[in-house]
Amino acid sequence: MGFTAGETAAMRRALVLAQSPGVPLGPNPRVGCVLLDDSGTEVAEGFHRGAGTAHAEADALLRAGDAARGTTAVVTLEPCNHTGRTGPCAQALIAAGVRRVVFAQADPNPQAAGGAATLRAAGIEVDQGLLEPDARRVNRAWTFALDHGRPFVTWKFATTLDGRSAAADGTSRWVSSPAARRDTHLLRGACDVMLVGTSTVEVDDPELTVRDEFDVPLSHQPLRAVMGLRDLPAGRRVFNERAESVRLLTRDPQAALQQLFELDRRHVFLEGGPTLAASFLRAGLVDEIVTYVAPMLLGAGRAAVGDLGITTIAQARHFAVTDVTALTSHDDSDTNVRITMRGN
Ligand code: AOF
Ligand code: ZN
Repeated sequence: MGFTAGETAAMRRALVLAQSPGVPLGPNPRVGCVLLDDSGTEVAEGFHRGAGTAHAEADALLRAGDAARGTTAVVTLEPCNHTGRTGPCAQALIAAGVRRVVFAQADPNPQAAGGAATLRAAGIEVDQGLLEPDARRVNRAWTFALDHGRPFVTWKFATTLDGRSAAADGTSRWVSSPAARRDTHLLRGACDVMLVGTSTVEVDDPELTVRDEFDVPLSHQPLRAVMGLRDLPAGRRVFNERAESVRLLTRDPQAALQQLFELDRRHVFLEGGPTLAASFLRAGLVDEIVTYVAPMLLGAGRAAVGDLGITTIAQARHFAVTDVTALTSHDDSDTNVRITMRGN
């Protein structure tokens, strides 16, 4: 394996292209592609704009036209080998006369994988693994979902210093600060489904949309999913017309995630109450935890998480912290702390 400095620079560019703003989340990964001529000069570039549109390679080839012949294609993901919503990129690269293909991440999608072998069989030089960790990070949830056959789960909750999410009378609205709430909306916008249980819908009646007032760049509202068997009163806000909603008629976290995966969802933002969170934690189905800690005490009230079956300190669940960020609103007394942890 040997990559030139030009190929590395092109891969960095392809990673930027992959993350072009405005690309809708959905079942497909974000992918970028740059074509280089013999002297390492860029001939054309392309990126994928969401399911059903041209793949990054096809986009770049189209822009290059005849100039694609003899180039090196630098792609963030292994070129696909299948005819899905669009045609196989491996064949398109062969037909265009590309000489060499460099890609970052092997395709974890069994339906599309195998492009590298097809290209090699056609006599094209193929090297993989360039900036692979960066490419995996760009499609973190998508990669996880294809590797595990279920969506990646981020559990988010807001809590007081004493681990409470609501006061004794059930009021919970102002646990987190405005800056923390805005931050939550940013994270919501980066997921493709928000999941709560029927009891949260009954008790808190959340709308579960990404709100304009928070100025989140958004191409599409995430799906709102409500799991559980209980009947719900009519007119709950989660079913309003501001975004799509779905009911998952199950209490089993595994089954709910399966249904969401089949609905092409790759990143679940778990916002349900303490019981739902506990059932996901017990099932080992929380991959990431984001908590907003408010500098406030309640002394009584609803716990942030329900019973985990833990009876002694040796059984406590431990998590590795990956980020700590102070979120400051109007004045310092409003500061909340966001702690991000790896789950499971
Ligand atoms: C993309 N964009 O640029 C590349 C992809 O049937 P499709 O067209 O939706 O194919 C989706 C699969 O193709 C996707 O899961 C991935 O495995 C592969 N490569 N996909 O959406 C791209 N290069
Ligand atoms: Zn493709």
